[in-house]
Amino acid sequence: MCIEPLMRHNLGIFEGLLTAQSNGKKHLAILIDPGKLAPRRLERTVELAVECGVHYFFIGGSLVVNDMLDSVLSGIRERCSIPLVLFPGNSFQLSYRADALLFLSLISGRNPELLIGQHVISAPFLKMSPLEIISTGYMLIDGGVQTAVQYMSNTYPIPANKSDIAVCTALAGELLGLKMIYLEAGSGAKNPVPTPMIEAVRAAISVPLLVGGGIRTGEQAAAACRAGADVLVVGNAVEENPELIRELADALAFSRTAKP
Ligand code: 1GP
Repeated sequence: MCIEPLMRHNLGIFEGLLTAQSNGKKHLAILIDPGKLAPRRLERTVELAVECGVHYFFIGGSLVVNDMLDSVLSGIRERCSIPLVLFPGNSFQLSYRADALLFLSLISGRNPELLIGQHVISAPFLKMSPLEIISTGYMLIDGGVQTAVQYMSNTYPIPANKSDIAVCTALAGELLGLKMIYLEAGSGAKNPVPTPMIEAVRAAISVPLLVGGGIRTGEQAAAACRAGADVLVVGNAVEENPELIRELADALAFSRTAKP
């Protein structure tokens, strides 16, 4: 079974997500790190993503060590019309070849560069760009190992058992006008974001909730969706085994929440 794909030509990406959220539908984003994916595996990943109705490709990484961003974007675009959303680890990871950009503010941390500094630098470029810009409160949650994002951002993650801190942080992000909140255990995390924390944050905010980091099975994906995630982001596990997309798509299709 596959999930219903996004009608990208009818709606903006964020509008489409709001509609899905209000209908209790879950969306799946596959994260592609342009520095890591072998071309043949990328081909298979795109093939399966189309077949299973994946909603977005997120493109980015904490540290992209080559100049593959544009060619990865073009390579995916040639093969499908799934929206390409930049998920930049820094302001070098920008390209007009994508459809949208998550304008991430690392609100769980206290590093001013990642709260506002990089944003000031990239704002003029973004203002002129055709990209749909989606402001997103990015929250790093302890996933049981030190992840690249933790090291690179020079911030402490929110402890996994401190749902109250996560709730207050997400609330502050929503009140500041950020359009979405992203709970991130970090790429390759040992433990995904705990479901009680997802539930608590979901209950406190009304904007779309993205959850990612350390999700390796359909069961984990379904649990995060049942807890209230609107968008699931999976990177490493699909990079290692693209066939997992089928399992993830099935898990999402069956974990639709009731209409509020
Ligand atoms: C990282 O949340 C994403 O930013 C995905 O993490 O690679 O562990 O799936 P994984």
